[in-house]
Amino acid sequence: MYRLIYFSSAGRAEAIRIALDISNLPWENVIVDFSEYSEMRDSKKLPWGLLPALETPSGILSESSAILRYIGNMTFLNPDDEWLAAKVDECLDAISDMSNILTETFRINDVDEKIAARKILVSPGGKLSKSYDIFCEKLENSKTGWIAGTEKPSIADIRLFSDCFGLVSGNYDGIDTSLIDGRDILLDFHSRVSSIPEIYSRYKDMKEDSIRWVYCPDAFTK
Ligand SMILES: N[C@@H](CCC(=O)N[C@@H](CS)C(=O)NCC(=O)O)C(=O)O
Repeated sequence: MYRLIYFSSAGRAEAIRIALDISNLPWENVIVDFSEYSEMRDSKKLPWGLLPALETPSGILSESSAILRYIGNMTFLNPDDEWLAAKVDECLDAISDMSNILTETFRINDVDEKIAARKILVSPGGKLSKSYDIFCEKLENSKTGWIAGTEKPSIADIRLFSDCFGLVSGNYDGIDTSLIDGRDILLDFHSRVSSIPEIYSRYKDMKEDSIRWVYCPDAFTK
């Protein structure tokens, strides 16, 4: 039995939840609050003191990208070909860098200041807007339609789906769906990922979920 431990949010765990669903491994979605997390951290249970963490038959694994690679290696979500697997890694790390741009704004306590900082990031030429431009460019240039040019969707596609659309859910003050407006290739990517059977089943009835509505199959169809 595998146990994924994280907060109730999508954050850095949602891509792992999706990958676990696709893997068919037996797994449990363990949701903790901040005091339960602090207890785990203080008892030195977490390898790097942070969540997500995955309990596995071999021990406990931290770092969202490492967990994704681990699951990916047990499924079709990480290709066997070494070059393609390296390109998947490259995309995974670049997507993680994009998410870290948002993380930098968490330390701003004043809400108006935080919103102002985020508006700069998402406006044309801002760091987040530029990241989305690059994702679109990569998808346009991919011969297969998947971000790392793999034959099948990879953990990088799953992470792109979770992070790229998670960011525009309305859950982050100052950021809304205008970040994806006019980026049709991303919307096409959304349709293809959200129709993967395991992903479709996971989100089809989550329309009312204030965070996860962005993952529903028809989230952006007019
Ligand atoms: N590089 C790590 C970052 C993990 C991380 O920042 N986790 C946050 C939640 S998203 C956390 O555990 N925060 C608790 C705290 O800082 O007190 C990863 O990708 O897993």
